Amino acid sequence: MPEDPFCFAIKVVHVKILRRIIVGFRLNFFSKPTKKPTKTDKLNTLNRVIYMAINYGKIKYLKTCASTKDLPGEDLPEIVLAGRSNVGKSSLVNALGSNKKLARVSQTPGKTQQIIYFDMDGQAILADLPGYGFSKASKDKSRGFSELCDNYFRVRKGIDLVLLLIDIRHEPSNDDIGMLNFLNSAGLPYFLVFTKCDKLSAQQVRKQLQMMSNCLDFAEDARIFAVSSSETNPQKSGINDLKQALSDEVCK
Ligand SMILES: Nc1nc2c(ncn2[C@@H]2O[C@H](COP(=O)(O)OP(=O)(O)O)[C@@H](O)[C@H]2O)c(=O)[nH]1
Ligand SMILES: [Mg+2]
Repeated sequence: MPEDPFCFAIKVVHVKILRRIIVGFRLNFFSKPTKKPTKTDKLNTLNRVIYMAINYGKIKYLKTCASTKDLPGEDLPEIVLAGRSNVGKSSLVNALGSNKKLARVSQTPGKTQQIIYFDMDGQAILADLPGYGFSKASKDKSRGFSELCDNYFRVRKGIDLVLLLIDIRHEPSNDDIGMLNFLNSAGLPYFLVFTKCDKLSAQQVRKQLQMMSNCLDFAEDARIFAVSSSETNPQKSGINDLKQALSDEVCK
């Protein structure tokens, strides 16, 4: 006798339910029990999400380029450090990464003749350009450096942000002003970063910032930071604000 279609349907449903129970049991049985997140786990997740998209502890050296022929790819956002020789570019890299061995800090202006790249936690690359405007090197070398700098901005199309570093203690040089004018005319986004603030009192820093704003014609959306990268200044003033702003810029 042919099976009642109604009974047949019930049987199929039963088999399906049974299979689901068995599979579910096997999955539950073999998978590791999920650990309840601790308070620290939750806080770490929150810190990662809210405060820092870039893990600055993971900045690492990438490569050194002596010419614009062997530059790294442009897949990641790029942040460029520009400024006079000795202004504190390499020290800033070290302060960002809280690692004094990341970039070579030099007492002698004009030592760095190449572009030095750092990987920022796989999220961006940081290019430390040779400093402009120093007098101690031979004229040939000096010309070479500025050529490399000029070429860089000409060939590199994917620059996301320039950090223009200026020593807070001195009036901006003609080179600083030239660089700023170039950034304004090229329409490149930039932050002004005033360095070596630990060498002045808070009041002097304020006075110098006022002076800078009078003599520098910076873009309205350019953000301004007053920082210290000095190892003898554990607070590293301004560095955390800069870190946050860079993260925001890279991940926006
Ligand atoms: N006190 C103080 N010295 C700094 C600071 N940044 C850099 N320097 C010093 O300035 C000199 C040049 O620094 P460096 O980072 O090599 O400059 P770069 O040529 O622009 O890369 C070194 O002697 C650093 O120790 C800072 O924030 N505070
Ligand atoms: Mg340097």
